[in-house]
Amino acid sequence: MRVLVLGGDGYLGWPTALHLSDSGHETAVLDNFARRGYDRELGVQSLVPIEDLDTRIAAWEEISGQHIAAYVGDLLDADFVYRVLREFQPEAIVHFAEQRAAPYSMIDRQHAVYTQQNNVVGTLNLMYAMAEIDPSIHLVKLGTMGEYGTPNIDIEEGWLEVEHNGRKDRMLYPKKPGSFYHLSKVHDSHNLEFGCRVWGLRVTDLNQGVVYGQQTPQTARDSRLATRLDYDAVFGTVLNRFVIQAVLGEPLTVYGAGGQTRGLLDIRDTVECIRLAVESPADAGEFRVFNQMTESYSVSQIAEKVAEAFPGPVQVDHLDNPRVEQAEHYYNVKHTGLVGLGLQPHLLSETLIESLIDIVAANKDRVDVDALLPTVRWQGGLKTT
Ligand code: NAD
Ligand code: USQ
Repeated sequence: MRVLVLGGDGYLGWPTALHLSDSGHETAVLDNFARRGYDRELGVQSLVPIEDLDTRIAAWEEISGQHIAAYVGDLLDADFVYRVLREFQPEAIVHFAEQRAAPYSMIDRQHAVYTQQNNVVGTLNLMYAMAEIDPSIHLVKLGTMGEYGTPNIDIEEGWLEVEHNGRKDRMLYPKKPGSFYHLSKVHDSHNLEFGCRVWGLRVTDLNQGVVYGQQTPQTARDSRLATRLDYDAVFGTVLNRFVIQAVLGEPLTVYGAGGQTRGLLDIRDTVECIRLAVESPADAGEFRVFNQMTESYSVSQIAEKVAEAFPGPVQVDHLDNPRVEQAEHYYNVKHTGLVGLGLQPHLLSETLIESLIDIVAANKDRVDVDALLPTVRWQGGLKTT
C-alpha cells in the first residue's frame, strides 16, 4: 500500500515510517521540522542524538534497500498539502503532525493559539485535500486518551449509546480534556466525524495513551535510525522522564499525590497498532475510533515500577501539581478494537525499563538538569495587569 506519514520526523512518526516500510508498504514522510524548532525555542535537545531527515532516510535505504520519499513542508500550507496528495497518491495517510505537548500549549495565549491553529487548521487542510482529490484515502489520525479526560463512568471506544427521556441515540463519547493541546484533538475528532458523515471520508481516530520507550526493531538496527527521547518538563512524558531522573540520581517528580491514572503503551505497540489500522481500513463514511493503550497505571505506580527496576537508590518527590487535573478518580477504559485486529501488547516490564535505563545511561551527559523541573503552570499563563 502507498502510505504517507505526516509528522514522519517526530518521536513516533519516524519509527512508524520504518515499521511500515519494513512491512512492505511504499512509504513517504512529510514534516516541517516544527519539533526541532521547539527544541531551539526551549533550549533543550533529544536525550538520544538524532540525525537529520536526509541522513535517516539514506541510512534506512543503505540498511534495508527500501526507499522512503520525503516531503518537507507545512500542513498549514494548503497548496503544499494538495500537491503532495496529487504527487504521491497515498492509499492511506497516518497523521502525527501536530504540536503534542500539553504544557507547551499552556505556556501562554500565544502558545495556546499556535497549538490549536497548527493542529485544527492543519487537519482541516488535509480533510479538504482528501475530499477534493481522493475521498477513498483512509486517514489514520492520532488522537489521544486525554480527549476523554477522567469521567466518573466507563470510557467506551469513541461512541456512547445514550438513552435520554425515553429516546436512544449513538453519540460521540462526551469529552472533558485537560489542556488546550488535548482540546485541539477533540476539535479534530469532531471535524473528522463531520467529514465522514458529509463527504464520506474514511477515518480511524486512534485515541492513544502516553507512550514510553525509545527503540523499535527497526530503529535498533543502526544508531543513525534512532528516534528522539524527550526528558524536559514540557515535552518529556511521565514514564520516560522517571527513568531518566532515576539514572541521573535526580528525584522522580510526581505531581501532587500521584493518584492520577493514565493509559500507557510501549512504542513498539504504537507502530504495530498503526500498521494494523492501515491494513484494515475504515469503511467509506465510517468514523472508527480505537483506544490505543494497553494498560493503565497511576503516576505513583509508575514511579514505584521505575524504582523497583532501577539497581540503586531512587528518591521520589511529590511536587505541587503544576496542572489542574483530578488527583484521584475512577478510570476504566475499553480498549478491545486493536486487540481484535491482532495486537499482541508488550506490557510494561522490568526488562523494558532496564533497556531504557541502558539507553539513558549512555547519553546522560546530554541532559540539562534545570530542564527537568516543571515551569509551566496551568493557571500561570494568564497575564494580569
Ligand atoms: P513529535 O512532536 O515528536 O512529532 C510530531 C511531528 O509533526 C514533528 O516532527 C513535527 O515537526 C511535525 N509537525 C507538527 N506540526 C506540523 C505541521 N503543521 N506540518 C508538518 N509537520 C508538522 O510528537 P510525537 O510524540 O511523535 O506524537 C505524534 C502524534 O501522536 C501527535 O499527534 C500526538 O498528539 C500523538 N500522541 C503522542 C503521544 C506520546 O506519548 N508521544 C501519546 C498520544 C498521542
Ligand atoms: N506527570 C507527573 N510528573 C511528571 C510528568 C507528568 O506526575 O514529571 C503526570 C501529569 O501530571 C499527568 C501524567 O503524569 O497526570 C501524564 O503526563 P504526561 O506529560 O506524561 O502526558 P500528557 O501531558 O497527558 O501528554 C502525553 C503526550 C501527548 C499525548 C498524551 C496521551 O505528550 O502528546 O496526547 O500523553 S494522554 O495522556 O492519554 O492524553
